[in-house]
Amino acid sequence: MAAVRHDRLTDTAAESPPYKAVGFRGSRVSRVLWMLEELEAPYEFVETELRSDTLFALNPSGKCPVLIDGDLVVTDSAAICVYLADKHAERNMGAASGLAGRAEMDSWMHFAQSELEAPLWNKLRHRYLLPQEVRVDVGPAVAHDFASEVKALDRRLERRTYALGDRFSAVDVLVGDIGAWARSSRFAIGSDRVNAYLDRVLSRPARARSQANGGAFK
Ligand SMILES: N[C@@H](CCC(=O)N[C@@H](CS)C(=O)NCC(=O)O)C(=O)O
Repeated sequence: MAAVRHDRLTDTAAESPPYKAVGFRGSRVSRVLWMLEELEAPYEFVETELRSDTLFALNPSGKCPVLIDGDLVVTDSAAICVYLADKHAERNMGAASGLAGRAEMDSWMHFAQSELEAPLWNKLRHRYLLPQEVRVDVGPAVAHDFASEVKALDRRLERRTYALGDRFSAVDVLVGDIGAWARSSRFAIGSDRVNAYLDRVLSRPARARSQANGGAFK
């Protein structure tokens, strides 16, 4: 289902799969590729570099991931996952019907990115991305915050197999991807329920395929 190209965005639609997922290995593009694999949608992984001209041409922030669907460019990983889930509604990975379903989905997606992911991102920025002169040791603070968010996730998952209940959804792609990031960065996950949930979602074959097709470092 997947092809890999390097920074080539000029192909005609006739030559290339409908979706182009733009990013670099080891980045948040992993969740977009995972989503595309779950949907069994043909796509191309367009491999680029941190803050590349390609990224700035697509996203005012110069960040990845970016999804290109014909004339439409979608930025920001949670928005991309929701867009794909909505577009492939028949795969049942999106919000439950109605306003309440959308609110439930939005609540999870915002929790995932602005709370669960924030300490991970903060640590990475202070380790590698910020200018040297503004880096500080955020280790204890982010460990504290992450532990508190894991407790929140534990409570959110009570009596649920997946975030939205019995069915695997775009929320699990996002939360699972963040969990994998936490594990690889050695953040403590002090909850059996959260660990069992992460084992469950991260063992899906689509996750493995997406990791092999650009989601993970080579
Ligand atoms: N909210 C954005 C964050 C995007 C983001 O920060 N991407 C990182 C790679 S995972 C990046 O390109 N960073 C470059 C930078 O910070 O300048 C999303 O979820 O897509």
